[in-house]
Amino acid sequence: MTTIIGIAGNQIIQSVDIFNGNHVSYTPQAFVTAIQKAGGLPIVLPIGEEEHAAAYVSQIDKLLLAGGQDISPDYFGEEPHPKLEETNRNRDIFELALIKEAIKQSKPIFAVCRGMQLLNVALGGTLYQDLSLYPEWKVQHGQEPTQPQFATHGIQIEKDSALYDLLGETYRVNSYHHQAINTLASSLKITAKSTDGIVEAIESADKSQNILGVQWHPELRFDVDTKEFTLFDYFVNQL
Ligand SMILES: [Mn+2]
Repeated sequence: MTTIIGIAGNQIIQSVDIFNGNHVSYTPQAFVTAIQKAGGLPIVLPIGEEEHAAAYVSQIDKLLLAGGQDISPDYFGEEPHPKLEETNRNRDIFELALIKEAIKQSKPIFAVCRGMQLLNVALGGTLYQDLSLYPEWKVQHGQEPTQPQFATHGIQIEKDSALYDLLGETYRVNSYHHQAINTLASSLKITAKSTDGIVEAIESADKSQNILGVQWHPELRFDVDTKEFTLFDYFVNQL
C-alpha cells in the first residue's frame, strides 16, 4: 500500500503578477518531488476550516508541515514584535488543528522550518519572534541571497535520536529563518543545535508520537546531497 502524505498547503492571497492575478493554494514543488522519489503519494491540503482538520487527517497516513510565514505570536502569549514578518492567521489556525488531529489519530509528522516552530507552539512551547531577541545569537541563520542547495552552517546532533542515525554527529544545513524555538514543549526533545545554540531539530520525547522536525530546508538540497534525501525516505517509509 502506498503511503499517503498530506502536505499542509500555503496560499498566495495578495495581488501578484503570476497566475493571471488569481489567488492560489500551493506547496513548493520540491516537497512533492521528494515524497514521490521516496515512494510516497503526496496530497496537498489547502488551508481550510479548522473543523475539517479531522476529516483531512483521516484521509492521510502522515502529515508534512512546510515552511512559510511567521507564526502569529498570540498563540504563545505575546504581542507582535516590531521585527515580526508576514503572518497568515488562517494558516496558523488550520495547521494547529491538523497537528492536534495528527497526534490524536497517531499519524506521524515531519515538520520543516515554520512547521517545526508551529509544532512546538501547538504542544505548548514558545518562539523567539526574531533572532535579535536571542542573547547568544552568533551564526547567520538567514543565508539569502546564497542559494538553498548550499549548506552554510553546522549543526551538532544528539546521539540518542533518529537524526543521528540518518546524518551522524555533525552536519551542515542551509538556513532561512529569523525566528527560532525559545522554550521547548515538554513532549519534545532537542536533537540538534547550531553552534550558537539555536534549536535545529526536534523529535518526540517518548515513543507515543512519531515526530521529526528540522529548522532547515531538506527539500531544497535532497537532489544534491543524498544524506538530505534520507530524511524523506525515513519519513515516508519508517517514521
Ligand atoms: Mn539555522
